[in-house]
Amino acid sequence: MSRLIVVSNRVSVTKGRGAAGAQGGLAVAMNGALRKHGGIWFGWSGNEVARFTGQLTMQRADGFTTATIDLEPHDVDEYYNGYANRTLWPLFHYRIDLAEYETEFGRGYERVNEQFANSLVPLVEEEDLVWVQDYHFLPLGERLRAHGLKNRLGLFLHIPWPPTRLLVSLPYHERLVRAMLHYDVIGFQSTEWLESFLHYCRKELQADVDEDSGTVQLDGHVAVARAFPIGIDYKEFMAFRGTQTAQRAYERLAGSARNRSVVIGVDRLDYSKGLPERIDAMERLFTTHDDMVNQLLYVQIAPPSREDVRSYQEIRATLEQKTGQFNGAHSDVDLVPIRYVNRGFGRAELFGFYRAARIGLVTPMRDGMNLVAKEYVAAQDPEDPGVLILSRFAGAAEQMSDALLVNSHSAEDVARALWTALHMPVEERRARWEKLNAVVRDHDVIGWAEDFIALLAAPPFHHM
Ligand code: ADQ
Repeated sequence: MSRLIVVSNRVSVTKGRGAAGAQGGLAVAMNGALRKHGGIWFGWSGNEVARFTGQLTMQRADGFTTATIDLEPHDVDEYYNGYANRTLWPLFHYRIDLAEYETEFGRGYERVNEQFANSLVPLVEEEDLVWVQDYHFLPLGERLRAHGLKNRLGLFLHIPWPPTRLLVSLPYHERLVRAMLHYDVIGFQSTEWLESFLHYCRKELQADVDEDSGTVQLDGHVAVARAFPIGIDYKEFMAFRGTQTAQRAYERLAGSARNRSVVIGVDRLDYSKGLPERIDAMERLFTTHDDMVNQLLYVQIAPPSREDVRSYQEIRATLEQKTGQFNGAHSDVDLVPIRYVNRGFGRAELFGFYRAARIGLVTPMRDGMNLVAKEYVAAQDPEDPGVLILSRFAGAAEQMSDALLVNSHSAEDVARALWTALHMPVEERRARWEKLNAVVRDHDVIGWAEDFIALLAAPPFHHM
């Protein structure tokens, strides 16, 4: 079996499966795959140094090795805060109004990709499979080839792929996508993002595209693009059921809600997640059905994220103001309709909170997949499950059509779904939940990683 080399912006070693750590599914999946295949997890240490040296810090983890490098502050600014999070993230989430196109960001991004390639190449052995994660490293495959690497190279994109009409607003978009085609395998979360990518390659690069197999041929390279919807670590997550921590979290939330039904949202504080729009939907519901004020408690858990970026400071201010206004208008001396909690929780606690909620409100404006939707489903009581309200604009909607799918731009649509969910008979809740749960259980993150690795390890593709 070939060794695996994983590349991602940050490296995160877990203490083993089922450990009640705060790490997400991706860290668990990478740890699992690396432990099975052996190899190296390579990334940025998170540290900044005055002068870049490319010096590697190698550490032995359980069954594999981690290798990290330090970056200079201005590189972090231009590559990470700049190009990754102020250019690509907004653009790829359809927010060209927020995307900043600065030459310096693009230069920093290319420079750091080159630094990564330079430090990584000496670690790679002939038969290794190289698997690169996410939008921080779209051109890394091309850089590795430039250093003479002949290995199989794969890229998985965790975020959406934008429509061609939006992507062409990015300066040097052609150069970026051409560089991506040096990977052998390119994975997307959903067929929608995959189709947008193939459309771009055909229209803008005049590449030879075979829609059925996902092969893209250009200048003598053949890349294959496929959808690999990511999942949660179902077994790991289910191990929280019945634990004291989960039980206590459940009781805390259910008890304090008294007789109100809990609506739960759990998201990084990000403008792509549709958080202010959720308050608009609640406002609409309370205006049209004033009896709802006494029946619902909306708990939004939203830890701050990317605080160095202005649009994130702005979304936080907007949300705080809207929550304050809403609660001011609808509270009573013994009742507050929205609890907005600005921090993260452990995964066992989240399990308990999800289980205590009658409604899971997952309404991003755009999302590559969205794992909260899957966690919410997994945590439900099979006898008396809650209802998932899911934005049709999340990648997860392709697999989770038994949720109440909504247009997250329409306060009216989301308000209607909240009302429907609250009045849904238990038979229908069970029937929907069973189908959703089967999807979440049968398509977990372990299978996701193995499917990707299997295609990466397969012999090269030839055009027919
Ligand atoms: P994210 O945008 O971070 O991920 P998501 O898929 O929802 O979005 O994953 C978030 C993870 O963080 C979940 O496991 C969730 O439980 C956890 N989390 C969120 N808020 C938390 C809180 N307050 N406390 C504790 N944990 C919290 C990106 C893409 C997604 C894609 C994933 C994986 O944007 O679309 O699904 O990568 O590919």
